[in-house]
Amino acid sequence: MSVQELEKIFLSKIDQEIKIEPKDWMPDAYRKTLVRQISQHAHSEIVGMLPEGNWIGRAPSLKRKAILLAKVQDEAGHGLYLYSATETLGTTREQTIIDLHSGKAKYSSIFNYPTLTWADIGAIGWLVDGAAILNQVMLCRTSYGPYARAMVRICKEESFHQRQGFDILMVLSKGTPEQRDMCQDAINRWWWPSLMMFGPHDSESTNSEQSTKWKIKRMSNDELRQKFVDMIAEQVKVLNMTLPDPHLKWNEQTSHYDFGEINWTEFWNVVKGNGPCNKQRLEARRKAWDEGAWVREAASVYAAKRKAREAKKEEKQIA
Ligand code: BYC
Repeated sequence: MSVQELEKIFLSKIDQEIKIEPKDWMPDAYRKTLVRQISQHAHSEIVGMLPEGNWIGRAPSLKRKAILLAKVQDEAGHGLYLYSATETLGTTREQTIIDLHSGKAKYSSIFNYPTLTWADIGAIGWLVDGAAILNQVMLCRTSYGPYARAMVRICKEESFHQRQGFDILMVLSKGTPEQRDMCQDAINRWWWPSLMMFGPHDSESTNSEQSTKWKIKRMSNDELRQKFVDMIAEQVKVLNMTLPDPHLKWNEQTSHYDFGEINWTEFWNVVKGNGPCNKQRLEARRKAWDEGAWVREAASVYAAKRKAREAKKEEKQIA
């Protein structure tokens, strides 16, 4: 079959909402952009464990420690499903990790901000996981089968994460004046970086047009960001807190909240590796990779031994 014919079949599957599967023919650029996006998503999950992991030992009660530990473990699981989904596209996990460590691959800008107080853990759950869910619910309908299926499970876990974050802030918001201040301060610091998670404006988004045609993306960066603002602007009232944006205002005509402009200089600065914690995050990942070398080696040797044992058993049975 010619490339034109194969492309026609591929596009007709996309049109009919039939998922593209690993063994199906797909354009090289479709494969490339999926490897880019899914591996960046996987890296975000893994790097995202660092700011929260920082608080496991310092969470204020045994129950909070156990909940946070479970959440951070969930993020590790999400990273693994996503690395596996990337591997179905023909790249190795090792290569994607090398790309992260060399600084070639990106991960979400949000994880380059520090977690200074316990309230930050609440703000991450409520705002960061809240932003992540909106984006990921859309990705449950993405055109590549393994990515869409990974997203279904991830979204279920993320909604628990968001609830736990909101619960932390709810408790603080009803606490002492110091606890209320801590809650407001965390919201103030995490609000704008959370809005940046959705990426640049649609007019600046280099990948959007093609990704939308291929139904990898089903909603635009700005549409999702607006949805997020509309949701959070209501939820913050329940906390009796405020969002740090003097331009935030309900617009009767559009039935959406208007909001101020993001500091795009800050966003690109963080994306390019110059945020408050970029260097620290990559160093932590490289160290973990180096220190885990013996585990990977032991696992491979064990797998090889087991395979050899099974092969011997089969030989005996045949004989
Ligand atoms: N940070 O053309 P655009 C989580 C890059 S983790 C850094 O609009 P696209 C969680 C973008 O990659 C949440 N870089 O890109 C874990 C592109 O550069 P390249 C992570 C960003 O792909 C632990 C350039 O800017 N979620 O859930 O069409 C605890 C132009 O952008 C960012 C995902 O990864 C950013 N914020 O759209 C708690 C979801 N934004 O690659 C929570 C999957 C943009 O051309 N990813 N860039 O060099 C996506 O949905 C899309 O990739 C994005 C960007 C919406 C993020």
